[in-house]
Amino acid sequence: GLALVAAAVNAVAAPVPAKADNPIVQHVYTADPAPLVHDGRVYLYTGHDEDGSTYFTMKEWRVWSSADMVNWTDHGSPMDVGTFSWASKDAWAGQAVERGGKFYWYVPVVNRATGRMAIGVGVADSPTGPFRDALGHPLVENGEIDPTVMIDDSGQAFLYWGNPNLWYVKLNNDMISYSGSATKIPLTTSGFGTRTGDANRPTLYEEGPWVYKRNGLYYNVFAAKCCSEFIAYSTATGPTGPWTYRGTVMPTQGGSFTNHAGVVDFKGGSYFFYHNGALPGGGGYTRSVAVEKFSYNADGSIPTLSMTTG
Ligand code: FUB
Repeated sequence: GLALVAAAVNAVAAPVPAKADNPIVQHVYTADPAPLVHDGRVYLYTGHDEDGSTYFTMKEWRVWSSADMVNWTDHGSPMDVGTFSWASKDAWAGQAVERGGKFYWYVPVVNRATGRMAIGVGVADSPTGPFRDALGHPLVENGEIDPTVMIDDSGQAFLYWGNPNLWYVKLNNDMISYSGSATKIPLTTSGFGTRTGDANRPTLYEEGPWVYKRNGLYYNVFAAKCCSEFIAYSTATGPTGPWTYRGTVMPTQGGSFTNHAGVVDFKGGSYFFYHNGALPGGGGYTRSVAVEKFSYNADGSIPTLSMTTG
């Protein structure tokens, strides 16, 4: 198992054992990659599947960074469930963004008082933390998970999240409050593809949205059709739609029944982050994050990608 590389597990700013290949992190199990490009580096925010996890046992988040997508630095765990005094468990899939020199990390955790999933927000002065609870209470709570954040060219920031629905709110400039109320994005089959066999879920959308804007087009790359998830995507001409389903990015493969996408451009390349069960002892609750370099097609569509190892 993972005892084979014991070094650097909790170290801060330590090199990850040199590895140019996938999985990116090979000494602990990681999941739900969320990359952030800042100041010439890519910071990778992940969850941490505990050894022996049998159901998403996740107590903390982790940060890694790289200047070249080959050599990765371990920044330890600058945020965990305990950062949020109101949270009880489940450090699940989040995303961090920079605004005004501060770093905001949106994450789902269980609210101890309600027993439901809520979205908390950590804030830090550096991409590697330490992060503190920005609010002392959830930013928003409706029992749903997997926040993704996007700051539009206009400066308006949007937070999207949800399983089984897809929600958004308009964040205020402070990034820790919002205007209006949480709004559902209509899950239409034209927008999110057609799922058969589940009357409650007519579209492929499952969870894990990753929303960004590139060359004037808005993308939502998401986990499709539990429970052998694949990654699919939709595009729109505006930040709240209407969305058009564009097909598969990464087919089901890799030994984890979930997958979770994060997409960035970095130093002239485009990179697709995901997770699988490729490490020794790996599986649906002992996952590992990985990355594929790719090129958008001329029309802005994303090619179909395969997982690589080794
Ligand atoms: O890692 C826990 C959950 O599994 C995430 O929130 C989902 O996106 C799925 O990856």
